[in-house]
Amino acid sequence: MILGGSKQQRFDLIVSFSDDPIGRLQTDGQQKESPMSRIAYILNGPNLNLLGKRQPAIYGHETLADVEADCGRVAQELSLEIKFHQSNAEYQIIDWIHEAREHASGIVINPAAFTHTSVAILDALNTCEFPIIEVHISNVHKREAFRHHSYVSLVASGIIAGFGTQGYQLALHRLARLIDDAKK
Ligand code: DHK
Repeated sequence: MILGGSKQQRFDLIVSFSDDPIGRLQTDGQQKESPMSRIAYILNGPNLNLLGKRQPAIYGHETLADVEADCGRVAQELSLEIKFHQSNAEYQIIDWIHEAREHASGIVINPAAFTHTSVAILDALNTCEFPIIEVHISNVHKREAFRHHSYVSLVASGIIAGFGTQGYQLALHRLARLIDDAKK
């Protein structure tokens, strides 16, 4: 997670109204929740904890911590708050999606191998009423046939694949645009 609880609370206390042009904060300094929130969940599936060590010819040398830091920088530019998570467990990803549907305005998800297998993650995403961007670091369409099918694509607003870890940053830019458009 980029913003830990106590750090964020301290930050909120010193933000004045004029520092909050997009109306993220309530008068008591507390974070607003959906639908006005600018919270984006970035969810990562199995084996992505090994990013940087795992098949670097396919997935690159950046670690997941590097990706989180890059996303943090881009999120700041886009006035998004991100919740960045990774798990090897399907149920955990589903629980984060359930959390996001209550508190967030969008999801960027790299479900990794669950992309190709998980009806349960698709069902969870189908309960969300905000934009979802699917990310794959590698170009899955250039790889084995079993990677060509994605359950998540059935619900995704858009799919980014083959741009390496930069795909996450591209996804955040698109997500911010979709969140803005939804407010018009
Ligand atoms: C990551 C994985 O772990 C694979 O199972 C997917 C995806 C592709 C990626 O490119 O980010 O097939």
